[in-house]
Amino acid sequence: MQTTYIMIKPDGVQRGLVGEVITRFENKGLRLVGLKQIIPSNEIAEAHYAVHKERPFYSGLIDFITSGPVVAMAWTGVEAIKVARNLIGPTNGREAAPGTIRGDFAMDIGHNIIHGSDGEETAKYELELWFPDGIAEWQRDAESQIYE
Ligand code: D4T
Repeated sequence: MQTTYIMIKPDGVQRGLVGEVITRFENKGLRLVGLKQIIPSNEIAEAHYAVHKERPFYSGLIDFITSGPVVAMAWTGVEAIKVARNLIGPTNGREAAPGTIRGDFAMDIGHNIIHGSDGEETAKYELELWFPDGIAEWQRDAESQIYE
């Protein structure tokens, strides 16, 4: 089992796609273990995107992610990091395949609706950053229907 950090970015919230995104994750079989809506501070946004600090798009990215509410989530499942990234699709919405979240809803590389952790270490870092008080531990009755 893995837990991954998923965040609906300000464009996804403003466009009313929160329910749509959550439904896709639920339908896939991932288990929701953390959920909150917040307007990110500069501090948390800079910590989240620290790896991109030297990139030319960094300051625009910080301005964007702090521009309004985001929905911060934690989702658990077998290989949840990869499963979530497959649901999300590649960074550039114009190149993302139909059927993926970005492929269905995004036309841009920056305004691309959603973030998903890209590896185990990143997931751990991001979950601790956005959920410093921890996440809910619960077992789902339907788990035995989802996994063999
Ligand atoms: P995130 O991290 O948001 O899930 O996106 P990706 O994993 O798909 O993409 P990334 O880390 O390469 O980029 C992080 C974030 O920066 C924005 N971005 C990226 C941008 O505004 N301009 C750019 O040229 C690139 C490469 C989009 C996602």
